[in-house]
Amino acid sequence: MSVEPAPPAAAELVPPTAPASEVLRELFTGLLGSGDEVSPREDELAAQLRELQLGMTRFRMRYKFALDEVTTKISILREEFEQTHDHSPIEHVRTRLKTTESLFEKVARIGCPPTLEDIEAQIQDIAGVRIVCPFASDVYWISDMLTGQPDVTVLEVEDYIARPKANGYRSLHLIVTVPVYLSDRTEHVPVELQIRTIAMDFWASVEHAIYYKYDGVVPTTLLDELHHAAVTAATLDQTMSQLRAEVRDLES
Ligand code: 0O2
Repeated sequence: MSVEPAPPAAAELVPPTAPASEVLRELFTGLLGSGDEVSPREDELAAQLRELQLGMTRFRMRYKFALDEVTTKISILREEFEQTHDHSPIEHVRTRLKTTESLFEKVARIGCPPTLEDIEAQIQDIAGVRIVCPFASDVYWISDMLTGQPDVTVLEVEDYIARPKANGYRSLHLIVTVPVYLSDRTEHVPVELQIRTIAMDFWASVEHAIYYKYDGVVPTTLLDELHHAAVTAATLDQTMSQLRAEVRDLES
């Protein structure tokens, strides 16, 4: 029995440095199996795909710039505190831009019409910043400092520290907008801020890992243990705050 050699993959047919139009043309030829010629219809599809890709890049770019703006604000606060205070209220910072896959999953889940205008209006956590602080009081301190800045507008506050979620999740969530100065206009772009303590962050990362390991269907015993761990983390936060207050009293 003779075996036909496998046709080369589309990516192998064009040099890695080929312009995007060539790569797309090759891809479409491969996908549609139309031999050497590319029909005008395929050309049109390739052009539409290119336009879509460019639109998506432009769309995501604004959120990336908004993340840059917020990161700069946090870096300034952090450096100022490190230079002038005995402790910094910022332990570490993480930023993330929602992946296209995760964005489309949310679009489908909330029933948002799949247009960039609707996505922009309805989904406000495309850009996300997580600020992790040593103490619970630092969480509100950082929140006040950031939201007190004149170019930051608060759209939404969800205080899961004052009112933890049923599973024990605690964190302060804010949706703010920051101005992004583009070449021809200024856009006020939303950013989700999640501010929490090291203990809250530790709990959330373990809970997140367990949730994904069990594909969202976590056994009840584990859920109970997680809830218990969340209460322990909250107690640890309280104890650490008391210890700090005692040390400060001794120093003064
Ligand atoms: P990712 O990848 O972290 O962004 P929705 O965004 O629609 O799911 P909602 O009501 O808009 O929900 O926002 P919510 O619940 O106030 O906060 C959403 C984000 O907070 C989540 O983002 C998580 O990062 C975090 N979060 C909220 N609840 C929990 C929780 O119980 N456990 C953990 N570990 N994190 C939580 P995403 O989109 O889920 O993921």
